Amino acid sequence: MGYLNNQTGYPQDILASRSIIKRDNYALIPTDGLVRNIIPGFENCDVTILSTPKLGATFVDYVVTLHDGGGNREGFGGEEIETFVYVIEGKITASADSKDYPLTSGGYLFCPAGVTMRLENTNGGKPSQLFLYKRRYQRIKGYEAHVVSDNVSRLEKIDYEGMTDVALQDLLPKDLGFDMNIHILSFKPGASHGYIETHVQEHGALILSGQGVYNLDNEWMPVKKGDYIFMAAYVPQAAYGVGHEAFSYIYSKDCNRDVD
Ligand code: UGY
Ligand code: MN
Repeated sequence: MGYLNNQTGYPQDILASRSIIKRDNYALIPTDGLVRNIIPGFENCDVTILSTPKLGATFVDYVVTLHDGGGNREGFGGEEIETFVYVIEGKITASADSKDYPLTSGGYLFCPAGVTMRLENTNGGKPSQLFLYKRRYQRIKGYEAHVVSDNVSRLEKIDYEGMTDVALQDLLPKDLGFDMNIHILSFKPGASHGYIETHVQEHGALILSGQGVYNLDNEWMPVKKGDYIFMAAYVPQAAYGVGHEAFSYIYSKDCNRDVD
């Protein structure tokens, strides 16, 4: 799967775009409008920045293609910054301080604040694609987060809010040391949320498979694999899957904290 246009040659489509940007509300960003960003520390990588505080998010999301020899060896994250990486496709070594975690498609690593994440492509010369996240950690007294790494193929699938055709996977532990979680929701064709949610938490969501129709702030819009969606606090949201394969997306959600 390629995330970016090749950005050479004649325009593919300059008459219409499915991109919708409503700051502090929601954004839909399909792959065909994505551009490369240069970010210190990332070598031989195509980095696209998605949600940021400029859009209304308290976190930053990226999609990154690591080319042959590509990676971030200087370190991503920092003292008060927690980070998360998920391998969409390919093979990488992700490190939490000095400990290495070989990851393939579906593999992920969470580094709590104070633990540095490093990334290196190990896909035999072929590119690897990653979904990357960072956020300022909201510390509370008496609790700590810790390094987590696994592969979603090993995680339990739970019926989402009692529905047998919508599956939820929680990628991180639910304990109070964690101020956010990453989830995957998978809808069988025709399945939907049970209601239109309205909640204080924010989401950054990357569609991993299939197609669906998403309600964002009471507008229904078609979405598909590769699309990225930002949902700000309180934006009404719901979806249903269409077509023949599961409609699934990985998304972040802040949790376990009171509001200041
Ligand atoms: O966990 C959630 O809030 C999730 N159900 N939201 C969403 O899928 N838009
Ligand atoms: Mn939600």
